[in-house]
Amino acid sequence: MTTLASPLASLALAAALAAAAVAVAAGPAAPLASEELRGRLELVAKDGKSKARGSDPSQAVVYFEPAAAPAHAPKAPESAFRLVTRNKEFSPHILAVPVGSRVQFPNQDPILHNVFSVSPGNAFDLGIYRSGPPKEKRFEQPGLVRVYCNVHQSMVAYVLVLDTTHYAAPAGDGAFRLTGLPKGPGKLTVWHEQADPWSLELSLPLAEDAPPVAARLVVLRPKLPAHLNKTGDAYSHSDAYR
Ligand SMILES: [Cu+2]
Repeated sequence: MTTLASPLASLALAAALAAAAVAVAAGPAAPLASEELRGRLELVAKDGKSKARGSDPSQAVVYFEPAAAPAHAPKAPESAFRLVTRNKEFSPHILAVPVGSRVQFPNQDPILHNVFSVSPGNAFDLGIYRSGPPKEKRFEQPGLVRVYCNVHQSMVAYVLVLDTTHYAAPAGDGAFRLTGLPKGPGKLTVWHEQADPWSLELSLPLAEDAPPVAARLVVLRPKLPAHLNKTGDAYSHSDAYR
């Protein structure tokens, strides 16, 4: 009796094993995120040829947005980023964060500041404050946040809120490298405060013999953009809270 049933049983077992093997192969294991992208950013003057003087490639942000949503959406880090006010400047001047991140704004000056932004989706106003426990803001919308001080017109910072965790700053010579990227199509973008964003659709991995990505951005704007205060008025000529 058992000898009759055994060929069927072993067939069933083989089928079950095959199904299990397929299930493992297509299971929830994270896709390999080991791709790399190298390139170089060049900042050129308005003539499109000569090097832009006084514009710093290391102040750019390079980021990659995969076309397909990841199986597990990347989370913003639990700990807050910091954007300090010191010597009447913001430090760092450029801060890239994943969407949902908290940013603290500690005042390390002996004077008062009033950090604010009117950028759509991420507007905020921290009010006038001294040193002490830092005020903070959570950035919920992807996009560029222009951060100013309502007291000091010359204070400017940018928070670039990204829908990706794949970002980096170029080196001083413009060379950049993103690692740990997922395979497949996506969009590479280079952002710099003085230029229009540059982007390129590509699919990873690139061909073995592909040259490094060359991003050429034309510097169109001055470093200190004209801007109004938080109520939409011009700044007064004297700093009231020196
Ligand atoms: Cu200020």
